Amino acid sequence: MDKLLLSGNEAIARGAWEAGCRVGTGYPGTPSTEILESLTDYDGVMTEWSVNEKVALEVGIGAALAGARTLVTMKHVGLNVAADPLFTSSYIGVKGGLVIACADDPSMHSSQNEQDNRNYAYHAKLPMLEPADSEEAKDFTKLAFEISEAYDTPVILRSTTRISHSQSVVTTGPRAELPSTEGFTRDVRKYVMIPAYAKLRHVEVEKRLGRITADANTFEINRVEMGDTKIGFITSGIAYTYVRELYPGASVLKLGMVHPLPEDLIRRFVDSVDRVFVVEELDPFFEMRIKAWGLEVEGKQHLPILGELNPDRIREALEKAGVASEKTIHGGIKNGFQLPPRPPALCPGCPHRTVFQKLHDKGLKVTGDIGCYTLGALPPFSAMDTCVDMGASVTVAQGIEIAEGEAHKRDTVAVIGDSTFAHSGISGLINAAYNGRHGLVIVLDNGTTAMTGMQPNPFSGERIDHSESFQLDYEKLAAAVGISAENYRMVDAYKPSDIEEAVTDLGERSGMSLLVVKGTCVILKQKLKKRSAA
Ligand SMILES: Cc1ncc(C[n+]2csc(CCOP(=O)(O)OP(=O)(O)O)c2C)c(N)n1
Repeated sequence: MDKLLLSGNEAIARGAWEAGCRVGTGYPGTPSTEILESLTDYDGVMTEWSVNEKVALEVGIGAALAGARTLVTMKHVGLNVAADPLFTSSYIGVKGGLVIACADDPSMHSSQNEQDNRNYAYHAKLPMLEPADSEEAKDFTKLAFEISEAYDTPVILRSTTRISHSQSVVTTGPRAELPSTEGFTRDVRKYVMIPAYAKLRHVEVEKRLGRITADANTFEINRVEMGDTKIGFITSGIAYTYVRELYPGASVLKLGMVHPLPEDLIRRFVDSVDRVFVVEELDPFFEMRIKAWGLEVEGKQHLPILGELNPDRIREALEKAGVASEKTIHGGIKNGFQLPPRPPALCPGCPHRTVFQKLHDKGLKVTGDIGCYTLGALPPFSAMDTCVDMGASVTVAQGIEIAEGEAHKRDTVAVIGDSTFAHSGISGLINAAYNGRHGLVIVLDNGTTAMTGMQPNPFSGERIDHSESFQLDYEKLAAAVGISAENYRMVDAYKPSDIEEAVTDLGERSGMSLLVVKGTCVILKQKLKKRSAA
């Protein structure tokens, strides 16, 4: 056994490897990306970037049904994309353990919203574990595989930005030696979710949830730390660490399994202390349920519902509620050194800059998408008018065209990155061509998924382990989805006049047009140089 300093993401990968995980799939997204990248460094695990999260989970389901312990990774909004297979995988269950490691981003450090994915566990009737540091991230990942197989269910492992990106000490162990899988075997009533079988499986799902709910009362990861009985806290994840720092003498019920909740344990804890606070980041997920059982607890009437918690925010809120903290912690956001604000901007030398300058100069309306290029919305370019979710540039433009009808001036273009195009832009383009729309879609191809740290994608010609792969061909793709040869163009990102000419020409054409603007990301260039020198 060794001690290593690992980030939460690295620890999840380590836990998966120690658990004998054989397959890892995922789609990049901060703060989850490094989980699959770290897993790739271990022997004995097949990893791959999928084109999107739905695909990643479906490949994961297949691998688990063939008996392999499988880890699927994504960020919180990725689970929206994967929600369809998620809900039905709950009915189908597993053969090899299936763990979905999903990282929320409270405070939206790098996201378009701050949804609380504990709600997915409830909604899909799945168990969810939430670690509070890297050691737990590793241990809970191993436990998640065991629970998955013991209860025949996928398990969600929830992380948050602070857990995923903070480092702490992890005690490592050996890899579990598992017998080789027998492969996929037929079980039509369990794996084919036609209504007749799904109805039967739903009964099993409810029974399973009941069993896990009962057993959760004795799971060691749901732990009572009894102290002063005047005040008690019910908490989980990073919030537990803050509570422990601020109130070392208080009684704490730390929930390692955040769904389903151990009702008996919680009832006993609430009965054993005078005043109970539920301290949880984002939604009142525990609080609502505990109050629905008729128990008296306090929570969001004092504590913020928006953004990350930190010791200062908790202390201030609870001081107002009449609870003095036992410790003054220096170095929190309020007391600590304030860095000067540094608004984000496209990199100097970024190949996307010229396009946005041209779109700005032409006064076009731009439906945008998610990636580095979303920064084209900000000055000096101010050349983006919508940004909803991955792929929505192509589809929102179609909605505008339809609603404006005759009055539509053909002055709207869609702008999307290469990874985002592969993720969900292509299906929108098929929809546009199929329905006879007339817009211009501009793909900003910088050769990588830059926003999340340079992961390859189907347009890069490379896989997660840098092995060579086939490269998706834009021209053939355009032809296949119904774009005529005259309506397709590829230009160099560093040739402004070619971009100008192409935008003008393609923008006026009848039918859908596709313009690919190619220019390698400047940071990728440096990385490639370093890699070839190594
Ligand atoms: C559903 C979903 N999954 C993942 C992400 C994280 N994410 C943000 S942008 C992006 C892709 C960016 O790559 P690309 O489109 O090639 O643009 P670039 O950043 O390279 O300019 C990803 C994966 C997200 N926002 N939403």
